[in-house]
Amino acid sequence: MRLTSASRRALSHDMPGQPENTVARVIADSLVAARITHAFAVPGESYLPLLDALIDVAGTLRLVTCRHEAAAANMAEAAAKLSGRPGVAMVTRGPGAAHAAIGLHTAQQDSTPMLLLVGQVGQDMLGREAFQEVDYGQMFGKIAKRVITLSEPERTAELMASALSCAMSGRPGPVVVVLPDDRLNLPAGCAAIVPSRVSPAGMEPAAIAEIATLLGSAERPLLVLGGPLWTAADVAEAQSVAERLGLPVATSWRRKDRFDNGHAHYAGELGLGANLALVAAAREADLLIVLGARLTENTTQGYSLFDLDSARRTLVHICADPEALGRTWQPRLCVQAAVGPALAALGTLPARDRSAWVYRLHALHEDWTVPTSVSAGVNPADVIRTLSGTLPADTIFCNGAGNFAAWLHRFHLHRSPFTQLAPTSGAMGYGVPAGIAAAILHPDRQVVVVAGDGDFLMAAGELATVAHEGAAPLFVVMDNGQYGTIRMHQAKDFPGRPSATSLTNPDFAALARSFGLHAETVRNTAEFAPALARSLGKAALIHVLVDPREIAPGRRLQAGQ
Ligand SMILES: Cc1ncc(C[n+]2csc(CCOP(=O)(O)OP(=O)(O)O)c2C)c(N)n1
Repeated sequence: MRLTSASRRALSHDMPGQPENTVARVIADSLVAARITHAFAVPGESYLPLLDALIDVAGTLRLVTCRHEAAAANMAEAAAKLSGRPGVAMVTRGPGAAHAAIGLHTAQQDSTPMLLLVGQVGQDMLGREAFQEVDYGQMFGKIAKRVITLSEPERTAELMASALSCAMSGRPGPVVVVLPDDRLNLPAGCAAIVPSRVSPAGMEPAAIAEIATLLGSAERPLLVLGGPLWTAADVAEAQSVAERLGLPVATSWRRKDRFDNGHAHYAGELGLGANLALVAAAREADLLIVLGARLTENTTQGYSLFDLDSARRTLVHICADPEALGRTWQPRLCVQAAVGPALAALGTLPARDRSAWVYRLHALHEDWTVPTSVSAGVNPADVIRTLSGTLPADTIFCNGAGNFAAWLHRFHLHRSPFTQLAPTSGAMGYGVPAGIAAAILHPDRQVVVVAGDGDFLMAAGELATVAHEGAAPLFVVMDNGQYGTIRMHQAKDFPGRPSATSLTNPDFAALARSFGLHAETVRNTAEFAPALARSLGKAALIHVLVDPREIAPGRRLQAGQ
């Protein structure tokens, strides 16, 4: 084995007579050095030495055993959103890696720092299409920020720190670390090092001066907040900035917890199914300051919020990711800066009163969030309002994909940071594992997973993880017996011809009880509040029967559709 001078120095720190660090131990220590407290895994024979090494750091790094790699990866991604540290998933080669891909995709689309540690065949087998061998560079090359193989033991500490730093820096995202199984037990000749913190980009004085000029002449400006890795201090600062500068505030797709949704400056969410009155107001704005968010398809209403000309006149885009700037439009001003420094700079600009405009946009939000009604069955709007009205402001709400989420996003007001776990990737099967991760990370807080019947059953096996870990999330399953979102699209594009969208479901309450959860079934709206009262503070599931014709908030399928 070749030793570099650096690793010789690290080795010299080993105690005489103590066993030398193995590659697996340095991997485990590197995670601890990065202050990672939880990892989510489905074990595999391809990384046994790492599983063994994790026993020795179990006091600081809790290993959560999952029942499916998609869930492990989703849990890691959700844990990162809550902790601000890279989420860590561990899976076996080939099949395990394939299952985990969905979590990597969400980490990419949501710009979430994440590490996927994945087994690999030994170096001596590589390239023969050995058992479960996959070329991860090819497989994940376009999803991961980087794919790193730990093939040289003495570089383990260097490469682990580099992987962690890469996941966190610039636009955060997923990094894959490949573990050839014949390396893991070798002496590493190095010791874990702390990954460097990459300083966030700041605001240049010229940029802030130009924003000051633009704000000085703007009558109808709008601040749009979003993007990854906000801190609670950033959220508080955004509120002061909005108040000081007289700005109404919208949040980007599925980033509602970047601003107090009950605040007088809040105008609503720009995303799928957005309030069209807000979209119209955003088009009417004479200055749009987008802070932290990428200008995604959903936030920009299918890239229709601006055209090339209006972006040139009215758009200021401030984002830490240089690739997101100037990608679709050429804004009036593009600034590469992180949210914190940008808010600090904005907070120094002269105060301004635009209360009539702020009031007008907040009134749109208030109208939009008045609960809609239904013609039959349980009203999901009332279910969400009951949850919001009953639970503390720091309750964490989680969801995957489906129309049920439209009721959640519209009628629940996020009042504090770190209360929303929702994939901008639109991945079904996300809410259940995200809620389990949240409940494990924050046993002191209430966690609610709102799921559709389709969405829930994609990850229902993880109820075993709930029981195994002693976690206590609440699952609210909106059961309409169909893949409702797709049914809605069919009703519009192929009326009267539903295809592959009707579902046969289990008795969700009985299923939950079989895993030891408290469970109830709710058949009308009035039954929900008492069921909720009986379900709080414990692992529980409330099965809510929704009429399949109630296809979206305020929208009912008509005969023949
Ligand atoms: C992993 C994944 N598979 C498929 C889809 C496509 N899709 C989006 S919503 C949806 C139906 C969701 O059904 P359900 O959870 O029952 O919620 P509903 O729309 O009925 O409220 C499907 C199949 C997706 N977004 N993600």
